[in-house]
Amino acid sequence: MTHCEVKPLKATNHWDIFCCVVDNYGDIGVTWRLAKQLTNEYQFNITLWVDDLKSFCHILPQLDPSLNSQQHSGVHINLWADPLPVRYQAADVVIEAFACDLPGSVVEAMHAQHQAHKRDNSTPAAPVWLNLEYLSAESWVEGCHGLPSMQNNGLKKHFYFPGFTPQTGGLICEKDTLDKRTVWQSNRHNRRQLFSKLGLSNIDDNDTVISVFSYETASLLGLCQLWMQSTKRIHALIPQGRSLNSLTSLLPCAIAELSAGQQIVHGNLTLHILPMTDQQGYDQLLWSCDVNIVRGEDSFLRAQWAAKPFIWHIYPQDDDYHLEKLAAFLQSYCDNLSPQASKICRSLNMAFNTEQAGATAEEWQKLDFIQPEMSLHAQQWPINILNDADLASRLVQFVKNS
Ligand code: TRH
Repeated sequence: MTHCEVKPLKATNHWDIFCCVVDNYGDIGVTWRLAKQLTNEYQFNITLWVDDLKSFCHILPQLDPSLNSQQHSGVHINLWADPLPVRYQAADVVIEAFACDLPGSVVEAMHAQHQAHKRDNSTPAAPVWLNLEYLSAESWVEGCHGLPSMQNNGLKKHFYFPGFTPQTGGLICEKDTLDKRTVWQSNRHNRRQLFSKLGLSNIDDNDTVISVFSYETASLLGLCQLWMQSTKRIHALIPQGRSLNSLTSLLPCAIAELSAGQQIVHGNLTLHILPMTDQQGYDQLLWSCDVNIVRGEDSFLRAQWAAKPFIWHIYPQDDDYHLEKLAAFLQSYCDNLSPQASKICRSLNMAFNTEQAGATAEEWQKLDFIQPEMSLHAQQWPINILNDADLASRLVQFVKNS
């Protein structure tokens, strides 16, 4: 049985973040990033509860999946198992990420605190309880962000929606991200050094370098077949994972037999197999490439902070709902572009996401015509969408107001 405690005194800024890993790395990627930021920038006492430490290891290699409790980058990381292996004490703020159901013992502890506070006003109130939702650029998000939901036990939960406009919960971006990126990109030596650290040889400064972190799609194979015939040398940097499932016809062996650092040459295209790195290493990769193919939620956002042109492979949903989300984002992203650039950018992303390999290759070839405009846009876009406040600062303000 897990012990539940009613906290006697109000501790300052003890936050719990609960993450259930559904699949892939996005759930843990987002919550881990937020936990680090709240610890580093606000000096909060953050505990991240995660139900799958093995998945977490892919983006935090130092993590020991056999431990119930450990600390990295100042964040307490606890295994979320049933029952909780670590004694639970109600925090000041409890975040359930992406509608994961909180453990019963946690809800009980929050409820006990709520009851105690009702009996005696001098005991702390129940934690602020938030459900951190998935990111979407759809317009309905503004109306739903911050809405309360009364629970049967008298507790109140708020929906916190990240988003691209001032009326939403904002976007996760550490305060120094854009400055660090600018410094990195101002010196070509950083890119060369990173490539050599990753064991990437034979990349000249004039070659085109593209990072590829996608789900399975025929569009990727279509692009590779085009890149092989390119007049310029092209390097596709592919972290080990799902993208490779679409490229088996180009591989010399089974995916399981590939090793990080391996290079596969087809015409003017070199495929480089990369190890997965931690989040900082992945940022540096995005900052160093000419174009990035990204997916899901967190890498999608990091590609925007990287200020480089990108293709977004959105997480597929039932009934093609994801295509509506993609269209909503493209509507916003392409708003200030010339009609020609807007059309190419939209068509390229739509073709990639609907597995139209031929159309994807066709639209890719048009990128040359709009390259200067897309590069300038990629620089300005992050400044526009931050709207002066990133997600963590809006979240802290939201909690204060609650
Ligand atoms: O892994 P994803 O496909 O995650 C998805 C989405 O979040 C989706 O919305 C969600 O419903 C689903 O998971 C369950 O893509 P995403 O969001 O880009 O997350 C990848 C994380 O992995 C991100 O934090 C970046 C990180 N990463 C590294 O740290 N190192 C690496 O080498 C790579 C390739 C990624």
